[in-house]
Amino acid sequence: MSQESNGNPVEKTDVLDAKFVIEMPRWRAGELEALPQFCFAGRSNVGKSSLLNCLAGRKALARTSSTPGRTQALIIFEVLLRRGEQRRRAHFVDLPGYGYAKVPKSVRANWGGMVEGYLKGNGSLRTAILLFDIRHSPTENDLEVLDLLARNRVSAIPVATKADKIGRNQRPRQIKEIAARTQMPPAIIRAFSAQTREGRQELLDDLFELCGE
Ligand SMILES: Nc1nc2c(ncn2[C@@H]2O[C@H](COP(=O)(O)OP(=O)(O)OP(=O)(O)O)[C@@H](O)[C@H]2O)c(=O)[nH]1
Ligand SMILES: [Mg+2]
Repeated sequence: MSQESNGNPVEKTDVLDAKFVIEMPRWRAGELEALPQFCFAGRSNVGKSSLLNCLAGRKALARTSSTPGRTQALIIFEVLLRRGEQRRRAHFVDLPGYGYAKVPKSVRANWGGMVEGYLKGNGSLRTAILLFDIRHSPTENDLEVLDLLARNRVSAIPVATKADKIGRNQRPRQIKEIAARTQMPPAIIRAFSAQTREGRQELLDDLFELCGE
């Protein structure tokens, strides 16, 4: 394999195949093949399904919604990643959005239990991709989800999405705001756009690495 001077492979990750596997109203580990897993979390309408579609290179793999908060299930996809000669299969898990006021209280109350049931002791889960809208300050709900992840020892890759919606010169301030609210270093928060595909390659490369051998 050709190498760059820093020893990193020159090859970039791409997606050879992506397909829907199953929709689970409750997490049932036994029904899935044990593949490395990545979940996508964020409030309703933040762009989880769009990011997942963008990564997979498919327009409508995950349903993007005009009715936020409708999906209250774990939607599981399988993707086949390739870097050079290497291939990795992984599960992408589209989590239900949270924090949408029009969702009935009973359904909202169910969110934490459902997601905690999914996170708890899930040895396949490599990391969560946590989405923030680059235009807005993180909400109380976002902070609670960060806490939920930490309690279950799940690492998070923070992504500031919809980056196409603000000017480049506004970015540092918005990223700083997200960093301050979440107490994360600004440098780890990546800008992303499902519209321009900015940030896609880097994220795919990182997920490939996180799949392991
Ligand atoms: N301009 C722009 N619009 C985006 C981007 N990502 C998502 N959107 C739009 O934001 C809306 C919500 O996107 P979804 O991907 O359905 O959001 P979600 O987080 O999956 O929503 P729920 O599943 O309801 O929680 C849609 O109208 C998308 O087209 C982006 O990067 N740029
Ligand atoms: Mg969605």
